[in-house]
Amino acid sequence: MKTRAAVARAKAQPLSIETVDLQGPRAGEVLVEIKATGICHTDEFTLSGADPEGIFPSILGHEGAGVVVDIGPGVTSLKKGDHVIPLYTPECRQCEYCLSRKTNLCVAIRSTQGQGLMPDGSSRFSCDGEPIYHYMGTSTFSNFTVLPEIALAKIREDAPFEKVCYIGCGVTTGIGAVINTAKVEPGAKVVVFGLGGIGLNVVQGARLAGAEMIVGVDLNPGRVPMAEKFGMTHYVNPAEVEGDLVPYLVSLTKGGADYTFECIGNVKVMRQALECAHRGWGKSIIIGVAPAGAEISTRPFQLVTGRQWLGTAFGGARGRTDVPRIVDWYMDGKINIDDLITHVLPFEQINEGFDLMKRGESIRTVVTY
Ligand code: NAD
Ligand code: AHE
Ligand code: ZN
Repeated sequence: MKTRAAVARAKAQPLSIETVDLQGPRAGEVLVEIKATGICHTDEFTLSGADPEGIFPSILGHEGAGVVVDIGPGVTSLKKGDHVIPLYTPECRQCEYCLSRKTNLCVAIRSTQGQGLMPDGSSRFSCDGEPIYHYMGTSTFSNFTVLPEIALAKIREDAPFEKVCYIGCGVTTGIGAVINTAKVEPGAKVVVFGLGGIGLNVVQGARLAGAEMIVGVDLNPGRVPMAEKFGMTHYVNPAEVEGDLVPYLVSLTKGGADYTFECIGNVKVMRQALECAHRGWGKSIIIGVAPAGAEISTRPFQLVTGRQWLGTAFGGARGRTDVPRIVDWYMDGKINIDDLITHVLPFEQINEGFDLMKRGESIRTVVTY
């Protein structure tokens, strides 16, 4: 079949709106009509050329929601008409990682996914006979896309696509990092570095968990009203702090934060986040994705004296199990997604969504087909 798609032809170039060829689902695969997709900073990271796994030409996008249009042989858990959210972290429930119960990092298809291919080693997308690569196993910047069955969470049919698509990455990553990875407890002191589409969900998760002090750190003061609405109790603009940021935050939190979260992808900030965590027990969680070649560093003494450096992918969530529950939280009014979706654009204007993000004017832009 043919489908409209925004193709990443080359790094640091605008996406190219094209009609491409899409083969139907093979064994264990599902054809999905994407109804809406968010634009996450990770899409921009890969488009910029900073992602060691970035491949061109490819179809980016990993924050979508849509409807099952067709299923391949052997698919049992989904049927035509089901509403779904694509999962860049699948949940096969059979691999060593899933069975360990120690991680959400299912490895069933990770190797081919990182090569922009379906699990059988081929691509379903092409143009003039030349393959176009998949991205994160999802490629939600295509109106129709093919995914493995294990990479789809079935969700309730009354949930609006243009809102719950955000649960496909940003919402789950931010709230999940607080609940699943850090396990923030009531009364905790939390510092969140980066108040964008991920960091504001960390703020929202910290409030849900009962944190007493939620410090937001961002160079963009325009983030403050939204962050306060979501639970931020103190704002720090690093550009306005005289001297080192770390002692300033240690003083503000009266000894260091119980939990800190880096939601930017800047290795210097990752160090600051670790070092303002409380001596003896502070946990610092890396969410941001850093460019190829970037490395973190600190004095080992920071860890010897009890700080813990952790990382999280997709907020530690097991997608097929946890995503439908998070959709319920949204539908029950327990979490706020609407206010974070600051812009909705028609698919043809997807590049404007990237520009809004780069100018710091949007929290999340959602593109509808
Ligand atoms: P975003 O662009 O919406 O937000 C980034 C925020 O950081 C902005 O508000 C910006 O003003 C702020 N910022 C930038 N540099 C700063 C600095 N030096 N000090 C303080 N603030 C600074 O991005 P996003 O969509 O929220 O994504 C954030 C990061 O999380 C990205 O690196 C993204 O790739 C990553 N991410 C990781 C996961 C995961 O599973 N680990 C999931 C989603 C996104
Ligand atoms: N390809 C990059 C790493 C990118 C990365 O860390 N991705 C996160 C999700 S970001 C979503 O916005 C992730 O899930 N990581 C775990 C995994 O298995 O990819 C690189 O550096 O190679
Ligand atoms: Zn993302």
